[in-house]
Amino acid sequence: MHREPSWLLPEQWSTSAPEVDRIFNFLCAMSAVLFVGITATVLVLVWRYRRRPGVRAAPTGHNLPLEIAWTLTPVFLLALVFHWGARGYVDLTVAPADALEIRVRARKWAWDFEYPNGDHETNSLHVPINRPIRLVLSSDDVIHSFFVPAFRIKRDAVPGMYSTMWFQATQLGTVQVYCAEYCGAAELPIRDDHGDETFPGHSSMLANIVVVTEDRYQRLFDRCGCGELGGLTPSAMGEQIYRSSQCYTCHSVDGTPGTGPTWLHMAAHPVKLTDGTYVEVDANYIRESILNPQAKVVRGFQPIMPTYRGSLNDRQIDALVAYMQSLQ
Ligand code: HEC
Ligand SMILES: [Cu+2]
Repeated sequence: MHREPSWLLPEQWSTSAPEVDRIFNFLCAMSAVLFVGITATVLVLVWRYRRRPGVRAAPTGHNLPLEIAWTLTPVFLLALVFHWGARGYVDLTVAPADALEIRVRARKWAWDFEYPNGDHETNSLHVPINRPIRLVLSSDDVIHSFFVPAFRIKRDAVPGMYSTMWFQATQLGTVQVYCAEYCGAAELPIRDDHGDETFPGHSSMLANIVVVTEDRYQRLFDRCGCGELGGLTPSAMGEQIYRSSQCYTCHSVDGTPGTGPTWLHMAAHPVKLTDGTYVEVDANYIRESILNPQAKVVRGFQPIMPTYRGSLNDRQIDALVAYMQSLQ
């Protein structure tokens, strides 16, 4: 596949780029040929029919073949361009059914990305190579436009509605995203990292798309939403949730008795319930205990644990499971 930057176009980084470039190059070439052809004809005719002494101007009459030619040729060319462009437009608009869906939220002056697992990033989007990615765009304030020249895609992000676009990256590395719809600038400057004053605004509304291998993407986002981005393993992420969701107010992790059972050695042996039965402390039981705490109540404790249904997602629960299982 041809990927080199040409003098007019940036490098091709997506599966749709070659086709977009072919249409673009065809239109440029056609315009050049027509421009040269028409200008040359004008010059020749101006010279040939210039005013000369003794020669009288006379009407030339019709030339049927010529008239049919200059009517049908443009009709054919325009039909070709329309057909080609319409097909390309549909290809660019309709994402493959198995595309990975990522939400893009535009606001003054940043891009927020939300992954299928609930993770967020600002001004940086990681996507796996060779996999169709569908972006669902919206805006929190004014109209912005998500423009990725290397992928040959651009679409407006409009407040109050969703718009979609898709791409499939073909190279590893980083490409630049621009906002292509003027969306204002701050009235007051802020200080950047070097202490210089800058005005955040439309021109600083940039983002990077980092194309990574499928493997790396899985490690970053697919499994537990606790990826390596923050340098966190699942159990480290679980420890963080233990603190941020305040599980610690009832559960200790060092064996200290509390309102709820300690998590130390919790996964090591079956636990006795109020009805006298025992249950294996595996991922399913832990999951159920978090989402539906009253389903199985541990003997010696009150059924007072609140449910976390709706406030913890699957990846966060997976991380908690990993953390509990690490407390041996
Ligand atoms: C208000 C106190 C309270 C809070 C906060 C709380 N729990 Fe509990 N938890 C309990 C009590 C009491 C039990 C034992 C009774 C039962 O099984 O419902 C329990 C039981 C559990 C069990 C089963 C334990 C075992 O030994 O079998 C798990 C797993 C658990 N909690 C996870 C969590 C997680 C994760 C959080 C934080 C997101 C959390 N809990 C927050 C009170 C709490
Ligand atoms: Cu913008």
